[in-house]
Amino acid sequence: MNLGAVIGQMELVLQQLQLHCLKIGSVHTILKIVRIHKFILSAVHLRNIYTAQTGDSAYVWNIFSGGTITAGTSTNAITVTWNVAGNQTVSVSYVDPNGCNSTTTNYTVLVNNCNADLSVVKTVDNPHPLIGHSVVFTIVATNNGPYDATGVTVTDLLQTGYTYVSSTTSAGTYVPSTGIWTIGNLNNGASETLIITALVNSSGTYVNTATIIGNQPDDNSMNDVSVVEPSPTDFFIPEGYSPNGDGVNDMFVIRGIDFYTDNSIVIFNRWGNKVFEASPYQNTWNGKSTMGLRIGGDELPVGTYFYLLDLGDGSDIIKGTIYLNR
Ligand SMILES: [Ca+2]
Ligand SMILES: [Ca+2]
Repeated sequence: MNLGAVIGQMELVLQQLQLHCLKIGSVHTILKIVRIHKFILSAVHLRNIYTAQTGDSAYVWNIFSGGTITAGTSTNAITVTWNVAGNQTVSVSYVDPNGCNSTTTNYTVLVNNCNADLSVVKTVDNPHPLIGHSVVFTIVATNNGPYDATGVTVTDLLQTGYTYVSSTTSAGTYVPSTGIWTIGNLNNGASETLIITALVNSSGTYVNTATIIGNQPDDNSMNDVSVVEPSPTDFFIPEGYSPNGDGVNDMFVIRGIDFYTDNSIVIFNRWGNKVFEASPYQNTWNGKSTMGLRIGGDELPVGTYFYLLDLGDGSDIIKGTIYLNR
């Protein structure tokens, strides 16, 4: 927590307010003290509270530039949210219990830019996950400084293309239903990590966005959002293909095979002779035997062939038939 440091960077201003009270034809001067006190932080920007003495009425405050009054209008205590650093002006006037109007008095306050450049980077373990399989998102939140950050949250709500399974965080908590990862304090130079595991649905929105925000001003918004959009694929073995060079179904294409980088396939003809094998198989069988002696392979006749496909992931070997047509 570095609120104390932030407070220390603010200029505490104590000034006297002169009231010029016009009463029964004469001019009275009343001294009052307005104290600018307390510095607290809220979302996005610095927020300060300025308080005038109690017991008066009809308080009229004004912020000329660089900020807005976000609470307390017409009361003796206003909250100002600053979005511009440097010397800024707070003014106030009011009516005292005697009915005397004060003149509007300006106060100069120094708004320091205690900025923290927060950034978020999101990655996915597989840009082409299989439908029905799990996918893992890793979200890293970093404070690039130069000041410590407070109230840091990352929003990362899974879209309809995913079903939440589990998550872990190095700090803070992640609520799947809201997608909000509450980190809290994130010191200058520190990073925290959120890991989300989800199932890939057969349809829906697959784009996944993480957005980071904190209490301090962030002068670099370019790194506040990180997006990944996996392109899910399903796994499908066709029952036939036609390697006749017409550009349609000329290859034995197993959709999703790329996911299994350790796969291997062996294909036999009806007499049990091996005609093709590949490890890994990369959808390259074009109807020729790679077992023959001829360069370029022999064109295999039309008919039914048998394959043994080992995905190489520990699952059972897949046995099936493929009809080769021309
Ligand atoms: Ca940033
Ligand atoms: Ca064809």
